[in-house]
Amino acid sequence: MTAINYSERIPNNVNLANDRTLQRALEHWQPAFLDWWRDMGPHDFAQKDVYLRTAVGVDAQGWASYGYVKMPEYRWGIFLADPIPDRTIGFGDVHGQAAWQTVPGEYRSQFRRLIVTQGDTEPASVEQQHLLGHTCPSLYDLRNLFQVNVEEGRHLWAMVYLLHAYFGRDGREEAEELLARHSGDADKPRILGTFNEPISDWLSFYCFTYFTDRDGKFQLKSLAESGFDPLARTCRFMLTEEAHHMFVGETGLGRVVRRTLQLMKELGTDDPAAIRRAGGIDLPLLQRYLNFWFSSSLDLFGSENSSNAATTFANGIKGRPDEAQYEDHVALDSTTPVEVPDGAGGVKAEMVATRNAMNEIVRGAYVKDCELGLRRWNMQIQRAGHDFRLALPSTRFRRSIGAWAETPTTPDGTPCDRETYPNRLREWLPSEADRSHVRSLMQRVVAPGKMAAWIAPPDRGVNNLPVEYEYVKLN
Ligand code: BYC
Repeated sequence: MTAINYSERIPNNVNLANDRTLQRALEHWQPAFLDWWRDMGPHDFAQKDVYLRTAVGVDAQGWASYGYVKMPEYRWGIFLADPIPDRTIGFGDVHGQAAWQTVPGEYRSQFRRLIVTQGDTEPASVEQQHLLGHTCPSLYDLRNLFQVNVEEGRHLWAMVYLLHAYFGRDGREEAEELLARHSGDADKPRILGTFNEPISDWLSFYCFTYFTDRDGKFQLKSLAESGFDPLARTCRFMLTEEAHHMFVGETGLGRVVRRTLQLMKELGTDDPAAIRRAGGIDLPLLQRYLNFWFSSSLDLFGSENSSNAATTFANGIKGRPDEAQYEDHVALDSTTPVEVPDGAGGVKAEMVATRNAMNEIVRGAYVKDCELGLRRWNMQIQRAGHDFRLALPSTRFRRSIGAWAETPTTPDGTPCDRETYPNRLREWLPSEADRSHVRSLMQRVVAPGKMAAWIAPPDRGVNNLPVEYEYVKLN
């Protein structure tokens, strides 16, 4: 089951050749995908050899093979993690029942909505990063961007396979729509807010891969618990690829911090203006980028109190990440405290039925995971002898979805009056001056091993190769 068949037009480990109708439907979608990739994927690098990893099996050992590939020739395909024999559903009213190999009719529209929402984010992120290759800080980073892009393309395939295989004509129409909506499009935008934000510089790219791909990790872990076994298996395999995307974000931001600390030492000052003059990214500017991307990504978990979340949990459709770590998998009678506005400008804890609080529970686990990177970067800052500390803003700050939407709150979580809020918000988010400084730093550096002046080199290269390796052949 593990072996991936690369001899077919669509590489797969789902025995696609045995289902001619499905195979034909997917082969019909394939050219539309390739057209989309040509128009909306990485701009202008189609003919270049890129050192990419490709999945060759789905087991933990050696699932990847590395080699030069031209991106349009990347072997996008359908890879599901191996089935767990006699798997049972681990949560909800159906806890302990056998996992489903097809979609139960009564849950069809809920599954379709979740799969479409997940699928929509994948091409969205490729569209957001369309132009980044032109301003890469190094060949190493350029290759990582392309690796992330081709894998997001594959994650789209993962969801399109489910739509085609299990949702008939509706599924095929949804698969077409996934290529018709576009990030930031005024008429047909992507479904979730963050995926319509431009990613026009590399600092945003690292924030996005740190914060937004990490939302992906938690959402995929929730779906990996699903009673619908093909969805669970698809998500389990996607998670192995997702880890690299978060690595790109965490090491990218860590390298920015390291370089800034070097500049602060050389210049003998932490004055943002001096650091900018020297071509670096001052830490307060980085903080404002973190504020922007973290608050935007928090919205991706949905409302604190959600009847949708309660229903999908109850029905065994979407669980909690690592469901096994919880004691009570049914969560029928329990309540969970959730912070909501008290109506008088403050905060109160409201007891919410645990099933309705699932979005908030997942968001809480996500926030803890986000804190780890900040701790590491702050250690670097502390070791360099500076008092400045990076911090995650409060989960109440700048929310557009849920209980805190439109409730003005400062980054430290204090209520803020409506009149002064718009002006103060500008101080907490990247200003036009911040963005134009970052833009001015976005000069393409492509000599092997060389780095742009605003970022430190990585500790090591890809797949045990040196940092100086020619990861993308531009000539
Ligand atoms: N923007 O009950 P509510 C990734 C909608 S990232 C716009 O609060 P519920 C990746 C919601 O759809 C992971 N709309 O929440 C990362 C609903 O609309 P309808 C993506 C939003 O239903 C980097 C209404 O508000 N995975 O993989 O529990 C690169 C009320 O909803 C937003 C998934 O999203 C928002 N931020 O939904 C590449 C997993 N938030 O239906 C990839 C699948 C909520 O009433 N999706 N709404 O019209 C889901 O699990 C759920 O749809 C949500 C929460 C997590 C989005």
